[in-house]
Amino acid sequence: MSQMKLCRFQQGSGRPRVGLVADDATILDLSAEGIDRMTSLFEFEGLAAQLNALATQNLPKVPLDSVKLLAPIEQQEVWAVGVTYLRSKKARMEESEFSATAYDKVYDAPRPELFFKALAEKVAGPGDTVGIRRDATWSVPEPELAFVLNSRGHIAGYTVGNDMSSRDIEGENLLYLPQAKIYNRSCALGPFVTIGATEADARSWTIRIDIERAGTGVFTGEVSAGQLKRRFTEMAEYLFRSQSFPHGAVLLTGTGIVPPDSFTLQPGDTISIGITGIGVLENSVVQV
Ligand code: DO4
Ligand code: MG
Repeated sequence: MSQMKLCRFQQGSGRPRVGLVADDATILDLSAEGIDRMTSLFEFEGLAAQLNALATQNLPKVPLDSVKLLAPIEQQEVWAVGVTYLRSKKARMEESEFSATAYDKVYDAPRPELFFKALAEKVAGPGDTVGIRRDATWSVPEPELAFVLNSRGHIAGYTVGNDMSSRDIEGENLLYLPQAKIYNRSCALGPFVTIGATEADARSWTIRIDIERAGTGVFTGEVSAGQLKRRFTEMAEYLFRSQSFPHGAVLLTGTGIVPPDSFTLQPGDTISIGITGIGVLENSVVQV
């Protein structure tokens, strides 16, 4: 059974619909089957098999270049895990002498760092703008593999995430983390949700980022998702401890790519984050 990709899309000012990716240029409109929301699909444990079966039906075909892809999220909260790659631990320890011990400890501790990131309605989708704070001097994207979790805390699929961050604010004092992480347009997700991939499949994927300024590349980085320190079920299980998510949740799993300290994003930059096995999420930067 092959992996399948789902998306949310809109044609003109029409209502958001759910699509099944047929090939690089075509999606199948699942609203013809009465499927209008992704969240309910994520509750099926055998979803990949059902989507494989649906792909053989005569569903209406929609050219991908005729739609606007939307962030693949409906009512879920977005949360994030931090310091899950060695590169992230090193960068945070260097950014702040004050907080170095905390980052060092959390990398090895059984309990992961988990933080709230965004409400669904605040998430930017493919082609939307992402924000850098006007009171920050050091802003970076964080390209991350994101779990799409159902209400039972099971991984229903994977998408591409950007955990936009203000490193000067985070570095000044650990207690400023929510301000460094949660502000307008600080989270982007998309373009697709890959269904039917195991942890081993996802660990074989490569995460890549390319940042361009006025058409010229200013930063490129790559990491294997296999370098993620924590097991996938462990991260999901901690999020769902003593906390329920009736609509499920999206969990960003941490960054393994950190631009050099001399780099900060500027308005107008374009950020492309690709994860093999999912797709490429592109956004341009605005000041918020
Ligand atoms: O505690 C700082 C944030 C860590 C983070 O977002 C990451 O490692 O990706
Ligand atoms: Mg992060």
